[in-house]
Amino acid sequence: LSLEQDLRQALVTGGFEIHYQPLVNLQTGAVSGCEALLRWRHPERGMVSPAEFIPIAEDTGLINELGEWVLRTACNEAATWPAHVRLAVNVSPVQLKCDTLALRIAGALAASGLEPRRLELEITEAVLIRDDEAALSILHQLRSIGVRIALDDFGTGYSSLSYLKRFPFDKIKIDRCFVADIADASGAPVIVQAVVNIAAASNMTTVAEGVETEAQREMLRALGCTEMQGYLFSKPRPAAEVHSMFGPGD
Ligand code: G
Ligand code: G
Ligand code: MN
Ligand code: NA
Repeated sequence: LSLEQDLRQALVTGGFEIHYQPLVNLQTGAVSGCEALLRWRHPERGMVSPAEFIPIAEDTGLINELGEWVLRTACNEAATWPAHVRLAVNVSPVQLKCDTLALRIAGALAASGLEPRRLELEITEAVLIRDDEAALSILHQLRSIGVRIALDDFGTGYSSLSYLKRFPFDKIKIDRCFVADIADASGAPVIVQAVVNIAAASNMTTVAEGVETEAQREMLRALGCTEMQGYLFSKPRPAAEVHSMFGPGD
């Protein structure tokens, strides 16, 4: 309860910040996007992980207000990046139940001047399990305003290939549990290979998450993954440090 009150307070007085983690194109090595990852600097507890406070925000409905703050702040920030660098924002299943979401996103884009095609919304499979028809309709609205949709954490939870058929995602993010052992003798690159093949056959691209070693990077390149993300390139960093990630060629 106290964390809930603190969340309400922080929405009024500030206390949230956004860190950004680069997505790197596997062929060119250039930064192709950045994922916005919310951080909360709590006055007594220090940094609180989103894994801890997002569920509270979802249960209390605060996620809509918090999510809108993330979208507006991140879109404003991304509008200052080079035009080929996309912004990825995580959207909670609860936000996807709100039928004004597409309107709010269009509003954030218009206010920031960020082109819709530069915004990528990351959603998890939970969205498609909980409230199929309503969520699908909102996803189609979002698509029609020109933003891209990525399926996050693919392969965890109640993964079903039928989701890939029901909604035309632009991108699949392969969960880091499939990446962790990919370069080991005991690893299972066939799973990543299968996802890459499915994506290619359906006009989707792939991102491998949690890339930490060069051996993993090389394996993923050989498998034909489109992008990578992970500590090998950068941990999530504050907005002020993000420009230095783009490099001279960007
Ligand atoms: O960056 P970190 O490992 O702490 O993130 C933990 C989890 O919180 C991840 O699953 C991530 O997707 C989620 N998360 C981070 N920022 C946001 C956000 O702005 N909105 C939502 N809904 N989830 C977020
Ligand atoms: O669920 P989602 O993919 O949005 O969560 C991203 C989370 O993964 C962030 O909290 C981020 O800090 C974490 N993360 C990013 N790169 C790595 C990595 O290379 N290794 C590990 N273990 N975690 C990572
Ligand atoms: Mn994500
Ligand atoms: Na993920």
